[in-house]
Amino acid sequence: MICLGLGSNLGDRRGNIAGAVARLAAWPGITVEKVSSLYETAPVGYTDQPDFLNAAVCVTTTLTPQELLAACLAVERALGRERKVRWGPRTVDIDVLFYEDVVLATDELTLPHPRFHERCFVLAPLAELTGDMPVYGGKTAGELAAACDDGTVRLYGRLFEGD
Ligand code: X6L
Ligand code: MG
Ligand code: MG
Repeated sequence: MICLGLGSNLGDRRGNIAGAVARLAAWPGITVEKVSSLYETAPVGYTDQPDFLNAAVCVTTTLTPQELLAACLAVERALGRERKVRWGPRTVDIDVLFYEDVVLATDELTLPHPRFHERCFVLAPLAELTGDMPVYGGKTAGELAAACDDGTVRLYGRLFEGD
């Protein structure tokens, strides 16, 4: 399984995440297989910024991990992502959480994502998609989410109406 985490806390948050998912789905070599609900989440890390909407998607792809990351960064840029303040507000952020069982640590990309297993805003949406599959240390995303306490997470709604 290959899963991505998405977040937005600037502008039309739902529209930004919907636009990112649509662009990923349209990307040659990427198929979006599952899309989670949206969660409204308190900012973690740098807390003096607006609340986020977070979601997760699972994809299948012919792209390598590096090519998938490049696609994510290109979609971020297409949606107006500017990198000013580290950990600051963003129109959209797309992180590769894990790519099958690939373990990788380069300057550009670390897999699995180094801290996803302790972030409630990642685990809550991810748990909808990964079910019984262990995602980290033999634990499911649901188990990790239940043990997680790094910030408030509340179910916000579906990304697309009628979905
Ligand atoms: C100490 C120091 C504890 C730093 C935590 C946590 C830093 C998360 C960065 C940290 C620390 C991050 C999102 C967010 C960010 C998001 C919500 C990050 C990068 N992205 N908060 N904060 N959702 N709720 O997508 O994840 S900044
Ligand atoms: Mg992130
Ligand atoms: Mg990122």
